[in-house]
Amino acid sequence: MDGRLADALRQHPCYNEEAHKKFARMHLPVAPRCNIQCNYCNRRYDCSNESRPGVTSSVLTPYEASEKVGAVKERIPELSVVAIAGPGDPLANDETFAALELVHGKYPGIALCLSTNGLNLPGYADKLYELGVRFVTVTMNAFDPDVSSKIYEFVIWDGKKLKGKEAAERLLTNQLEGIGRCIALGMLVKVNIVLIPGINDTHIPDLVNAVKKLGVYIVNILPLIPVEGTKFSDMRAPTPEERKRLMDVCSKDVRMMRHCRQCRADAIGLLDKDRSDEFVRVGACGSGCGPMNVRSDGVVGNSVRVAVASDNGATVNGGFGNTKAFRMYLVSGDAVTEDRIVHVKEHGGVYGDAHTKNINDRIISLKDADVVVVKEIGPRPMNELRASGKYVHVSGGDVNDAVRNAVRMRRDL
Ligand code: CLF
Ligand code: SF4
Repeated sequence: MDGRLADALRQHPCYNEEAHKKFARMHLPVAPRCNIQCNYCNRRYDCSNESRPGVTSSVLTPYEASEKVGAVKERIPELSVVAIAGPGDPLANDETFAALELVHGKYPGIALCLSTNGLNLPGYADKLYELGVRFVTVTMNAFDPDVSSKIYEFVIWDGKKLKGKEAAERLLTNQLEGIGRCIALGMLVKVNIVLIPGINDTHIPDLVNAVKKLGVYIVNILPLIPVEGTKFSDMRAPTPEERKRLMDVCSKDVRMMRHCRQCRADAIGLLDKDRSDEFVRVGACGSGCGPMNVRSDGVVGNSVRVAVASDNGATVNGGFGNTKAFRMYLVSGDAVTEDRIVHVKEHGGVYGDAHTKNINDRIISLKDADVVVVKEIGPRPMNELRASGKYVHVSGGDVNDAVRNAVRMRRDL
């Protein structure tokens, strides 16, 4: 490994666990289109191969994105990596290359990173290298086409929509070729694997063994996040214990990433402290001169917006599905300020369509919240709220205490 790459590796928050508390990364959301359909992905959300689904990210032009890098670098000097990770597949969007070129030209000292499903990697590996990319992540969920065909609905290749085993074989062939080429060029490759209980869980050790033989630098096993409106919406997420067990088994074969935060396609900051909210308006006007530190919903700075299921404002006394209102609080440092009350619709029913409507309306009405505090909540809304990037805190007791605890626990995650 040459000295420059070794230095970049020392400062890469994902490839090097020791770096993740000191160095920040920034994702440029310039790539909205995708060339495959994963059964766990709803295109309303970000690419869940690399990013926690989040409905709020906006797509930037390459120019806006490169301007934004400057604004972020000024305020986050520990920024060491700029990456493209969605919201679709970076290699299915020409904007990716334009953005990389602009950023590399202006900030040659910042390491460039990219995450892809790998379908177009064989054709673009050399171009990525020329543009300065030295870190490439490929999401590979299976090594066996029979397993893959359960995970991917289709693959668009050569202008044709491939399905079933044909799609799986094409994707796998290209992933292997692309990874091989990146490694031959001297790039460091990470393989992300989405752990899908009942589909690829028992197959993952074989997959890890296979990618180790290719020479991948590190493997990251992410938990499935079941998302509404996808084929896998009713599947369960793996438990943390199941995931840990698998990582322990596989770490005998390869270096294992254990500090992934499944961040969004527009994430900015340390892995444990996303600061993308501070830069929402930067670059959106194309000149980088929009108001800094103002979120699209008008919340200033690092304030956290917390929704609490409480009908009296004193105690947390509502469940997610039965509270009549959520009280919104703004938390800045130790200060908790009540902001407004969000009344939720009742569709009368705890089963079937009425229940589904009830849950969906509640999720939509809390779209601005960063944290949701409830006395109780079922697994489906819990999964969906988490999938849209919210921290869910289950607690009773005093509202102010519960709000402060929730914000502290989210920060310490
Ligand atoms: Fe971004 Fe990914 Fe590069 Fe890191 S994220 S493109 S390698 S700079 Fe990191 Fe985020 Fe996990 Fe990805 S914590 S989802 S592993
Ligand atoms: Fe969705 Fe990403 Fe899969 Fe494309 S590669 S379908 S954006 S999860």
